[in-house]
Amino acid sequence: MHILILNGPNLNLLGTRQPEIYGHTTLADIESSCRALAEDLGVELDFLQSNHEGVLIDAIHEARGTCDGIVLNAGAYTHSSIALMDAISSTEMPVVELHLSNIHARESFRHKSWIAPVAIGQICGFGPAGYGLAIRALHGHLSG
Ligand code: CA2
Repeated sequence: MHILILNGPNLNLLGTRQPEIYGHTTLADIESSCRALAEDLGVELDFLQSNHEGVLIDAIHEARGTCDGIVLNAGAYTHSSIALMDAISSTEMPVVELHLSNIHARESFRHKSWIAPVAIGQICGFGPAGYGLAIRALHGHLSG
């Protein structure tokens, strides 16, 4: 089983700014714990971050044929990108939508997700631990 963890804009800043919202854990810390869990589960992992919508779309296209599913934290593109939604639909691959924060408890513009209608499910509000939850959810979905 091969899973892509895809991270969108500004998530490279994790652990370096706004710790009151996003905590002190860096994206590199998250990648290490995802890799440890993937090894335990016998899952192959690709881990990617980009600040560019087109790069994220290309990564989703390329995952078709190489990966079995995607964990996607699309960052703020979640709330704006019909292009990302279309890319996910086109791959016909299971996608778990992930957010560190509880987007439903934040500003109203974060309540709308263009990813949710094309995702198998959404995990939000559990901070960095959400990555592990999302990997387990996708692994369970793909194993079932
Ligand atoms: O909670 C999440 O994971 C989000 O996807 C994070 C996005 C936000 O726009 C979404 O509404 C929810 C923002 C990521 C920005 O991350 C930063 C980290 C440190 C400092 C500044 C931004």
